[in-house]
Amino acid sequence: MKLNITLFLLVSTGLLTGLIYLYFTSSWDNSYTHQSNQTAPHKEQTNYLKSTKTHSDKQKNFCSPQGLSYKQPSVFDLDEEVVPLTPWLAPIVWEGTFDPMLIDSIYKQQNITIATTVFALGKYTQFLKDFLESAEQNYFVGFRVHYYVFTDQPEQVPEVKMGEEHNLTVLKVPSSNRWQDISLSRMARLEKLIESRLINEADYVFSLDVDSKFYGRWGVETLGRLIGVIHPWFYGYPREQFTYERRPESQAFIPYSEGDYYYGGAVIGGLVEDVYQLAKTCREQLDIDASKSIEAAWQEESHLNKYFICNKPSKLLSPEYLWDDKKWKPEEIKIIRFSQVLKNYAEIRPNP
Ligand code: UD2
Repeated sequence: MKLNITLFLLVSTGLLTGLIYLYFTSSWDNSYTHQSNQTAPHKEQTNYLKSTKTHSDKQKNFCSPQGLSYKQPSVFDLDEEVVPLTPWLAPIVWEGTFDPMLIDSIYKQQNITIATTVFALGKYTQFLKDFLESAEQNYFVGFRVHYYVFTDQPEQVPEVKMGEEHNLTVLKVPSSNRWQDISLSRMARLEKLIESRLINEADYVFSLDVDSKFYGRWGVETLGRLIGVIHPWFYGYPREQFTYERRPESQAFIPYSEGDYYYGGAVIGGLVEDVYQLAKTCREQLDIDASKSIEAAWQEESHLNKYFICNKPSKLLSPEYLWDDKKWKPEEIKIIRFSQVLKNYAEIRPNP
């Protein structure tokens, strides 16, 4: 009897130990699985970080394949409100999409320099005073800015009091008797200036039309890798009515069924390296056209629009950043920041 009890106790202890063992190993498995579930995202995160690095390299040129058919992006949604993103998810900067105080404080820590080129040849020197004075009130106030004024008459560059950390350099260039050449040669001059100086002197660069004035803040919200501005006259139009170059012989040719927005040539901007690629490519395409005696409908603006099809801007500026004094202000434009001033082309251009 005693032996039976001992045997029974031994067997039940063994069974109990087995059960306890099984329980713990399975819960260990569970906790292990649970842990690996927890660690999976971490692993994924590591891969994700790796892959974002590769992707960010690839994202360098956001290109829609030639001939791809897709709906034209609209700047309005179904409620007629302005849209703050492109269909490739680049921000479109409108009033209300950023907090000036917050964004200034973020960029303040980055010690950046913004180079700005402006061309004033022939009678266009008359626009420099208003351009520079209004810029000093509104343009990257509190940030380091270096203006490079290209002109054929350095003596006509007005003395304008520069704000703190704002500087101006005058660069003499030969005169030209065709306004088209002045406008399109800006690409080659920008390319050379970046190569020779800006690559070491600046982080970002903007090239702006001089026959313009600042009426409101233009600040760090406009910074990004590659910046395009939506032209004020075309943002409500179907793409087939855009004034793209339509002759297939030109390097700037865009078929009627393609294109996203119509971008203004008055504002080009971005990181120095990215604007360099843009200026160099457009200059090369302009050279090819010139060798075939073709001039695109809107000179370098046509080539810029072509460039942006396969190198989509990483940020777009709404027409607040390129308005026209001739144009009435519709409801969607809450503030005009930069605008083309009234001018009499016949009087100021060297040729019709
Ligand atoms: C459009 C574009 C402009 C350019 C041009 C191409 C907008 C609002 N404007 O303007 O950027 O792409 O088409 O044809 O998108 N310039 C001189 N002296 C001259 C003529 C021109 O310095 O005698 C310079 C000046 O910086 C001027 C720029 O070239 O701002 C563009 O010339 P425009 O303003 O006469 O060109 P426009 O109004 O046709």
